[in-house]
Amino acid sequence: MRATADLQTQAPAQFQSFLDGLPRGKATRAHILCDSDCDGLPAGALLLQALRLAGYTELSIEAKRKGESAWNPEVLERLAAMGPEALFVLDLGSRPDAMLPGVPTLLIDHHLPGGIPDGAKLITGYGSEAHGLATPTTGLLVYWCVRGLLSPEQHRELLWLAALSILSDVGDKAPFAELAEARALWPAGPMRDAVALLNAPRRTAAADATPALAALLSAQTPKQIVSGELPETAALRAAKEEVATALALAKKAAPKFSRKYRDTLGADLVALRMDSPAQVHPLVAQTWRGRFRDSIVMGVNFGFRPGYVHFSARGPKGVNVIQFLREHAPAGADQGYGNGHDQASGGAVPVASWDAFAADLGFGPELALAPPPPSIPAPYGETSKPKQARPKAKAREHSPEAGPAGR
Ligand SMILES: [Mn+2]
Repeated sequence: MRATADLQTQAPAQFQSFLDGLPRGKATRAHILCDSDCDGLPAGALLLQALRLAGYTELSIEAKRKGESAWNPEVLERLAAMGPEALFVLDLGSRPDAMLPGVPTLLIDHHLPGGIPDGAKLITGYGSEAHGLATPTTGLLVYWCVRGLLSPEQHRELLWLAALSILSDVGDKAPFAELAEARALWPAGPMRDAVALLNAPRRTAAADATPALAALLSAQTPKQIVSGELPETAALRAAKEEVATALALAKKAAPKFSRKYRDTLGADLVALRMDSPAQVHPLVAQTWRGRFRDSIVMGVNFGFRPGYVHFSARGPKGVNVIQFLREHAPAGADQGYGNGHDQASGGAVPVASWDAFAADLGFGPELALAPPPPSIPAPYGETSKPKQARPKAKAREHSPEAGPAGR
């Protein structure tokens, strides 16, 4: 348990030293940028509320929007225009590129770090698995960080936010004491339902997580989010319905296979092709993962964002998906490509590079930008197979997110 204990001591110390360095103390204008999923959102809500309780007065928060990363020029321009005196970046990865030069910046994250921006600080949970421990979620890291700012009662009242992040990213079997503690304080049903509702908005075509963030900021319990007493809940329910419809459609795709890297990688590749403006490709990959346990399963979405093909890849334990993707990086891949977790990664590939990328992975015309018309017999055996079996497993809510970039 050494590494976890160390991190639980080190993270609050690093966090406090960052706060101590703020230019105008508790009157510092601090902005929080968080991921739009049910780890980044509760992490942001937790941080904002803890700082507020500790007496910080000039706080603002936003979630990333569709296809964005924290390093997109338009995001950095938007942030700079606000003129913050401090910046918190949560659950959005870490890269060496500059963010807002001269503005004290703290990144809290648990994805594979690609570096740290000049002058910024990073608190990361990545690497815990090397010590045989589960990687903490960003929400849990923030929960550890803010302990010193709050009374034990105040701290405990915010625990459900960390618990939602654990349920969302790791699942209900996550080996964290904080989850067991939260279970004793809040019933499991509403927590599970809240995670499903809060994850829905960012998966819709518009990908606007604002109502999810607003719900987290005004609720005091998970039950309030699901009960309908908050005005935001209607938007969350509508988002969930939109995603369910998009997912039902995307799940009809038949799997395509590549055995090209069976010997060198120790895994086959399985691709599910879809054309959806909704972020359902990670869910589809997760759904089929149970059926192809020894393969890297890719949800490939041609309709998510104009100009790009987005994909999510899920691999079996022992197969490093990040490393494989980086070895096969397509032309024009952005910095978000091949990030995330060792067994959950993905990327956005410019349409001009897609066909060569798919061919390099060993897929035939069935995965090309313009697929061959069905009347022409495909030269690859798999495409002409009769009916494909449907996946048995349901997509579980706790698919670890592929990573911080806009997949
Ligand atoms: Mn996360």
